[in-house]
Amino acid sequence: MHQWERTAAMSETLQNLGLVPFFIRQLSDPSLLANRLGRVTSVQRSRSTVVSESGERLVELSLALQKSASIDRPVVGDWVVLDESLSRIENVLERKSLFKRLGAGTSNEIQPIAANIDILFIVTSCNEEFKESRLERYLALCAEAGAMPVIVLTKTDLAGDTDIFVQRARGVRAGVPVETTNALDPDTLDGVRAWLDRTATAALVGSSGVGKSTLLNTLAGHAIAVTSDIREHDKKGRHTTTHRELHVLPSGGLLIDVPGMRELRIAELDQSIGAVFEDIQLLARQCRFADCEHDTEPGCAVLQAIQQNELDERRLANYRKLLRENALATATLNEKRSQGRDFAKLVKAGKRIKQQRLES
Ligand SMILES: Nc1nc2c(ncn2[C@@H]2O[C@H](COP(=O)(O)OP(=O)(O)OP(=O)(O)O)[C@@H](O)[C@H]2O)c(=O)[nH]1
Ligand SMILES: [Mg+2]
Ligand SMILES: [Zn+2]
Repeated sequence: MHQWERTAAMSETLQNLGLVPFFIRQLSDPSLLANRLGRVTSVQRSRSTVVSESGERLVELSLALQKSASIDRPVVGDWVVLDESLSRIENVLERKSLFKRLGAGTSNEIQPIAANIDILFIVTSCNEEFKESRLERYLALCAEAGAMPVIVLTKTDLAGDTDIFVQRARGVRAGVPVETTNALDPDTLDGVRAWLDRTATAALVGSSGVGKSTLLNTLAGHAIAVTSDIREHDKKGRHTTTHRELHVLPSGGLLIDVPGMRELRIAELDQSIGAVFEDIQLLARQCRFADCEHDTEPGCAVLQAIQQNELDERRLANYRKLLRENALATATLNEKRSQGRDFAKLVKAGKRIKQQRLES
C-alpha cells in the first residue's frame, strides 16, 4: 500500500463515506484527499451536495461538466474532485458501478440513477404490489449496473402467508438472496443489515409505497426521511420521496433512498437480460432452430418445458417482451447517436470552410 493510501485509510470521515482504494488510486496527487475529494450525497438541478473531509458544501459544475452528456455528470454516490476554491466539481472519478435506466418520456437518453453502489436492495411488499415481471426487469438493470442484487420483501406483518412470496421471489432468478422484514420493526432487520458494513453502499429501489424510506429510518434508528401511508383502495404509494439522497447510517454503511419509480425503461441490456433468464437460454440450446423465437416453431424445447410445467408461461412472455423492448430502444438510441455524429461532422466541415475562406 502507498504511504498516502495509508494516510487516507486513517481518514475516518472519508472511510465512513465509503472511500476504498479503487478511488484513491485514481487521484493524481495525495494532497487532494485533504479536502478536494468528496462524495455526492444529492443533486439538485445544476448544483450538488458534496461531503468531504472538511464538511458539506453545495457546489456547481465546471463548465466542461455542464456541457457533458447526463451520463457523465455527477450523480448521487459519485466520488468527485472539487476545484481549488471548493465551489465547483472539476472531475468525476471512474465509477465502480452505475445503476441507470432509459430516461422517462421522450428524452431517449440513458439516465444515471445512483453510482458506486455495492448492493441493490430491490424492495417489494408482500401484497398486490408484488410482481415477478417487475423483479425480472430490476434484476436485468442490476446485472448491467454491476451491483449485487438482494430482494427485500417488506410488510411481512400484514401478509397471511409470507412463504408464498418468498418462494415466488426465489423463482425469479436462482441464487439471488431474498430477505424478509417488517420495515417498522428493528428486530426483523438482521437479514438486511448483514449486507451492510462500514464502507458498503446500498441503494433502495422499488415502487412507491413499498417501504424504502421506512427501512432507511428503522436502520438508522431515527426518522431521517418522510414516509406516508399508501392508498387503501389500490395499495399504491403516494410518491413521498422526491429526490435521491445518500445517508450515512449511524451503525456504519451507506444507504441511498431512491423515489419510487413509475417507469423502468430499458436499453442496451442484451447480456444482462440473458443473465436473468439463464434457464430459458439453456433450454433454447436444445431448440431445433438456432434462431428459434419460442413462439410457434416446431421442436421448441422452451415451449415443451412450458407444456411440461417446468417453465412458467408468464416468465417466457416477459423474457420475450424485455428482449423486444430492449432491441427497439437500443436501435432508437443508436440512430439518435449517429444523427448526432453526422450533425457534429457537418458543423466541423462548416467551420473548416469558413476558416479556409478567411485564410484565402
Ligand atoms: N405494516 C407495515 N407497514 C409498512 C412496512 N413498510 C412500510 N410500511 C408503511 O408503508 C407506507 C409507505 O412507506 P414508505 O417508506 O413511505 O414507502 P416508500 O417506498 O419510501 O415510498 P416512496 O417514497 O413513495 O417511493 C408507510 O405508511 C409505512 O409505514 C412494513 O413492513 N409493515
Ligand atoms: Mg420513500
Ligand atoms: Zn425455442
